[in-house]
Amino acid sequence: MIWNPNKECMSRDEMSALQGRRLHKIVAYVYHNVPFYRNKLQEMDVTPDDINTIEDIRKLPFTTKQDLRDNYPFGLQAAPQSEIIRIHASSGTTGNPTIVGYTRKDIGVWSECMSRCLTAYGVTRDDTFSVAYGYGLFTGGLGAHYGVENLGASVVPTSTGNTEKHVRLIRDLGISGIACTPSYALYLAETMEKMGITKEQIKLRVGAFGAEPWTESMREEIQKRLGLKGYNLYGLSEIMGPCVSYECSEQNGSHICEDHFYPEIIHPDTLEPLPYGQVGELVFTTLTKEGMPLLRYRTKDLCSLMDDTCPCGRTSVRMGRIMGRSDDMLIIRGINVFPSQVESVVLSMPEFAPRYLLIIDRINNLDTLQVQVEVRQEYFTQEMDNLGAIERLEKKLADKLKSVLSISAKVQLKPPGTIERSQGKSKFVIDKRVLK
Ligand code: DLL
Repeated sequence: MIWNPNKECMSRDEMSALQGRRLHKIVAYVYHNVPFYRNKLQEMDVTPDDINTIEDIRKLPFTTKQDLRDNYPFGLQAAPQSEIIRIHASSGTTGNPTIVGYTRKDIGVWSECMSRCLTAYGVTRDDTFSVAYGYGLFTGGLGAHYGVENLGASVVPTSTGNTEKHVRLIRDLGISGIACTPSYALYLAETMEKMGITKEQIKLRVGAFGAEPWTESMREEIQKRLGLKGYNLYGLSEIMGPCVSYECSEQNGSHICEDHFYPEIIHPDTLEPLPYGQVGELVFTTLTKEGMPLLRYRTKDLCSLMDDTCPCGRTSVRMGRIMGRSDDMLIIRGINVFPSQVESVVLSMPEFAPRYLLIIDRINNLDTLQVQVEVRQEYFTQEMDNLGAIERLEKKLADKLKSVLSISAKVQLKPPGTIERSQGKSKFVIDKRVLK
């Protein structure tokens, strides 16, 4: 089944024409409503009249996360506040999160695109579907939720946490579909096994997994242990949230909702566009967004695009799996974490030297974050001779980290001079998660 064959199966020529028209419109819209873009376009001597076909996109400036941060909170918003009906936020590198406002039409487009994804996974009105992405500022929960409702399946807003209760609901309600991070899916499988519930006792058959990188062998393991078929779901808050691209039954790349989000791949250093098939940085232009439209937004995600025809009948360009990022952003339990966020917390506390190490691991299929920090000599000699002081300081740092990162970190204090110094670039992160 295809949710919107008119758009998902459009001929390539029709799609390009539609994209060209929409690009002209969105450029005119931001030119008139967002001083940041008007200034950038004027600097480049480009007016909306210069943008008539989708190829003209190359005349437009790029937008980066730094631009969003510099214009915090609402500087890139194009619609008046009275038209904004929802606001989400995602982590920035330091301090300010990225704020994204949506108009009623944006929420409609998001739900529509999310319904396209779910239909491609084989979800129908007859399914009972658990949304186990976090509900809140993160786009995963509410984004998937609206898509399930729009499609007409029964949504169970389980969110994250209380996994045993979740397992019981899966069994008792006959839940047949689930959306969550791939690592949470594995944790769920493990919890289920511990509770003595077998995959034969549940009816799960479809999983929509994303928000973090995952691999074919993780897919196999999840499928085997939960007895379902797992599909990739990709998206990012700045562009919309989950729904930007989705796998179909062929599972050979993810179809991009290209009538709303125009993809390009660029070389991350030269910023030159790269041809189909080459790995580079993924860039999106929102073609229809009203709240916060973005021109050529650099996602920092590395992947390639494919334009060969897909046997499923959809004609949209597909993207391969995300192979890494061109910045230092880490994704831990689906939450974006920048080492610089940890650094700013460490530096704000006089007890610590600016020496820290983030150790990320995956234990029992759940990501863990340990932060090792060196205590300054003066605090170490004066106060560290009794254990209570160490524990209090560890807790103080752990609490601060939690409030900044939104995930818990295990803190380990180190005596002065014991975190290894490197000869070349300092190493602040050890990621032990092996994505096989
Ligand atoms: O993670 C939106 C989302 C929610 C997508 C639920 C899918 C499912 P952000 O928090 O803004 O938004 O993080 C976006 O997460 O740039 C990628 O680096 C990474 N990411 C998202 N989906 C995938 C995926 C949501 N399927 C960042 N595979 C993106 C690999 C993914 N990485």
